[in-house]
Amino acid sequence: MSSDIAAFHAVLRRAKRILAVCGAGLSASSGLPTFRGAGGLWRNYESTSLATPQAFARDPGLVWLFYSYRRHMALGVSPNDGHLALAKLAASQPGFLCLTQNVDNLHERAGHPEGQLRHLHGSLFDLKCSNARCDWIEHNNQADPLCPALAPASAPVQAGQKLRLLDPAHKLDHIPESELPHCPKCRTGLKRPGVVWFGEQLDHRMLAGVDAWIHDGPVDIVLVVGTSSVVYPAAGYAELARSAGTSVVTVNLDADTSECRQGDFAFAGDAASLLPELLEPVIGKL
Ligand code: BJW
Repeated sequence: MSSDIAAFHAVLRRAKRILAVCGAGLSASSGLPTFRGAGGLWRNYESTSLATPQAFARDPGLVWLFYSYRRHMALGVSPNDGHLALAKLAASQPGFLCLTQNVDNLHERAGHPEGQLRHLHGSLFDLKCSNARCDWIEHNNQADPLCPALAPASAPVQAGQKLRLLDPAHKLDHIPESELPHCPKCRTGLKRPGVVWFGEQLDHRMLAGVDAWIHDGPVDIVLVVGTSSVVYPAAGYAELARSAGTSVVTVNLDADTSECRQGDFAFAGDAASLLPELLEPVIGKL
């Protein structure tokens, strides 16, 4: 049966090369919202509608508040057992590569070795210049708030209360560009989050490295963890695996065994509790 843990353990014990593709569901039980479905609204905006260059060009202050809030949230939560299990798998299995769509730095904080982790969509804690001709970038900036105008996203909240910023009935003051941080190199662009928005290219050198890894030998298992698999190119890795006959193992709250081919597995539930159990033959007990 495709949700048979013992059968999956047998496949895992034989596996030499494993690829994981992770999404927002992995960080859900750490307390970070996903993009789609329940929790995908920020104020009354679809989160995905704010993750575009057009939204930033239209109202950089609003988009910066959304990202500042997410930076603040990410800094305030901890990696969960799902992140820890993947980090331990990386430490125990040199043939494991983890591709994450998440920008929250929880893999790193779980101790995932850097060489076995690729951030497909960048990081909330990288900053770059909004001017496409400028190559300024700063890594791992954890300033919270990033500047005084963005302080409402980092305001302390009393127990049982909600951050005022999140209340759509509370009107936001427009933040003029002059109050947002500017690029120190070209001095014309604004600093922007170092993430990949819709319509933007992913880092082509990173993608070439992932392709090289995939073609370096047979991949035995592709783990698809906590992602709706609707965004490309991330969603393409499981499709590629399916066409190559690789075992695709889905770990998702709404995983559906009826969609499994022979050799695939689907485990429905919280990635934070399922991953330690699924990976136990290799990583031992967490
Ligand atoms: C749990 C759980 C628990 C909950 N445990 N599970 C080919 C075909 C069609 C379109 C394209 C294509 N190639 C490219 C495109 C265009 C576009 C695209 O994919 N569009 C589709 C939406 C149709 N792709 C791009 O534009 C990419 N760029 C690109 O390809 O450049 C070249 C190009 C451009 C244009 C045309 C053609 C080529 C860039 C994509 C960038 C995506 N950016 C975002 C924002 C990042 C920054 C930020 O974080 O703000 O990335 S959008 C958003 O979606 C974010 C996520 O990483 C990404 C994926 O979401 P994810 O992680 O799957 O989250 P959810 O919420 O969707 O799902 C959560 C899942 O978890 C659910 O299934 C739950 O059930 C589950 N879950 N709790 C286990 N506890």
